[in-house]
Amino acid sequence: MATTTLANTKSKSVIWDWLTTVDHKKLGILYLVAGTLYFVQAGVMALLMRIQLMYPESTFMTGQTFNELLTMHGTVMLFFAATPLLFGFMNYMIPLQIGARDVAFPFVNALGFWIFFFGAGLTSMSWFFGGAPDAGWTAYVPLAGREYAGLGLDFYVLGLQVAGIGTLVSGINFLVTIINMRAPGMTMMRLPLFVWTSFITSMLILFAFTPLAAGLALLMLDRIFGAQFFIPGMGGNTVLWQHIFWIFGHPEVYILVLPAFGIISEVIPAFSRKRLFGYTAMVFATIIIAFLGFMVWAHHMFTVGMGPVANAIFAVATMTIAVPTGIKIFNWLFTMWGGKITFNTAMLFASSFVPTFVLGGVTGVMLAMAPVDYLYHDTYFVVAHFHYIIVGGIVLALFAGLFYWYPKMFGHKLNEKLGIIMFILFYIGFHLTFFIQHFLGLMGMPRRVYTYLGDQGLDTFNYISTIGAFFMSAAVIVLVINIVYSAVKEERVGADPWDARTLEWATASPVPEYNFAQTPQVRSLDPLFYEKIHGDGKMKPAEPIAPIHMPNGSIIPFIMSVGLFILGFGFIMMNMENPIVPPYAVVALGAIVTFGSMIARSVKEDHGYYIPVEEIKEKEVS
Ligand code: HEM
Ligand SMILES: [Cu+2]
Repeated sequence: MATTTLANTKSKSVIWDWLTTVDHKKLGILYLVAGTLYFVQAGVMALLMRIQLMYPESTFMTGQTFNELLTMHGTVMLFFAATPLLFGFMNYMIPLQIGARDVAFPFVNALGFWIFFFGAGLTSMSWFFGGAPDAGWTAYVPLAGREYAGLGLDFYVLGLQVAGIGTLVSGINFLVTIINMRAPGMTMMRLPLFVWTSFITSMLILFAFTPLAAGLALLMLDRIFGAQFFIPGMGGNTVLWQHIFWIFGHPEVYILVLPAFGIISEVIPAFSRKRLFGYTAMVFATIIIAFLGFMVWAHHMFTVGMGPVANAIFAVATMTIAVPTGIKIFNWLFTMWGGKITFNTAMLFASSFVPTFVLGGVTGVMLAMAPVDYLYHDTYFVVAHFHYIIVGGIVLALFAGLFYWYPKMFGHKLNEKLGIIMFILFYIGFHLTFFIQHFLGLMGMPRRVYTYLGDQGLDTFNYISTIGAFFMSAAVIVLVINIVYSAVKEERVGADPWDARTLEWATASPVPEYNFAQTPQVRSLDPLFYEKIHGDGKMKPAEPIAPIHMPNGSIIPFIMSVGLFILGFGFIMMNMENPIVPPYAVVALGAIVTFGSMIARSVKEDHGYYIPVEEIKEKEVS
């Protein structure tokens, strides 16, 4: 039975290993690295925009450049930074938290990553082909139509189309994993909240990325193949795009914020030394938020003239989301209430998330009042609102998760002193940048403008806002220093450095390739904590020690993603003035590579390999 195949023993180069890996932990790290690179890139774009807006009538950049930076900043942050960073944690932690050896389909997991990666690359290439997309991350038509937008928009349409396939595929994989791969005793109502929120987020991905794919396909037909879905003069309808986009776009916010809620719900109990208050209410609040999230998309369209009835319905529906969200806020507060709180960096980020997010929520309810939205619409008030959700919510949670899970992923903690300096810089910088934008908005400064006139009362506030952005950049630099510093110092930590509650802390740090030598038997919510109180502090095994079956790595996901990249690029070439090669040939090549990879995967038999018992025992001792 214990047959070790060649693939296991042959030593491979490190790069080859990462290109072919199907291990959820390595893919998680790949997502985190890719997400970080894009986060820095989009952050630099934000800083450039803020420098432009520092003084009135500044000539630091042209309006066209500003529009391109604006569009790419929003698009990259949402699709290529926040999403993969969350996916990184989901990939790494979901199998560990449910006591599994990997996700349900490791091959598909690798495929999801590489498709996302090449889709993001495709969008970014627009800079080298005459300019990035410039119609905002929402790509409203007719601005994004053939008449007004150049090649950059084709990179937006096809890059997002490709990356979206990757996200969809990964979402489906998470759903199957959470349904099928739970350890014995890990019932649905014992899932850690991060797994629950990841589950619901994957559901949202399934139902939101599909309309996005459809919308992008229609826009592609309009732009490249002369269709007229969104061209009013030809019987098309521009408002149709807005509906399709926001049917995806509003749930997208929850796709990002629900896992962030999940991280907060892991970190706060761990450092309050209490179980999460109102676990069941938290689960149902998550489900209700997700459901309502699909009922409110037209609150982005109050001013297009839908009429008072539609506006009223969408206004009320939007406000009801405050109820389940409020439930969550109070449960986090009650978890901390009376707890033995440790204020380390992770907990500082997690606890400061709560008031910040509440502020974003309150302005959300303000914006939901349709009549008043005529005043707020397209002003800096909106920019302030969504950055309180996105930075004050999602980014703070990502930092909390990073400091919390870092020792599990890399075997050593991040430095606490540098962590706290970073926290202070970031938190001050964040409020400096965005709080003041509420007032800029109320004073009438429109969003998406590259400059403004002096002596209108806008100068000082814009100046302060830019100073805040520099603080945040400094914080990110401190984080980078911290990562390097702690890697050099490398003070090894044990399996459970935080004395935490959930299953990922029951196995070694960093985690062995098979996760758990023996699948654990789960006896309660917070299983590890339960064993600390009622058992000997170790998880009881649910199976005897036996050879562990592992999947082989594969280069096919990488090649198939290259195929989709070529395919997408071929479609974009159809709009180029003088393509060097005929676009149809490129499309054909891409299709051959993509479908060829599928065929190769289908005919090649691959039974994986086994890790023999002796090897497991050896590893578990060391
Ligand atoms: C961390 C510091 C950040 C700064 C200084 C910043 C700054 C800006 C600025 C100056 C704009 C242009 C506003 C306008 O002219 O209307 C903007 C827009 C935007 N930002 Fe950020 N941002 C930051 C983080 C983020 C993050 C983390 C995300 C998402 C994960 C994000 C998503 C967006 C989106 C979606 C837009 C709208 C783009 C559009 O109108 O098409 N931002 N941001
Ligand atoms: Cu919305």
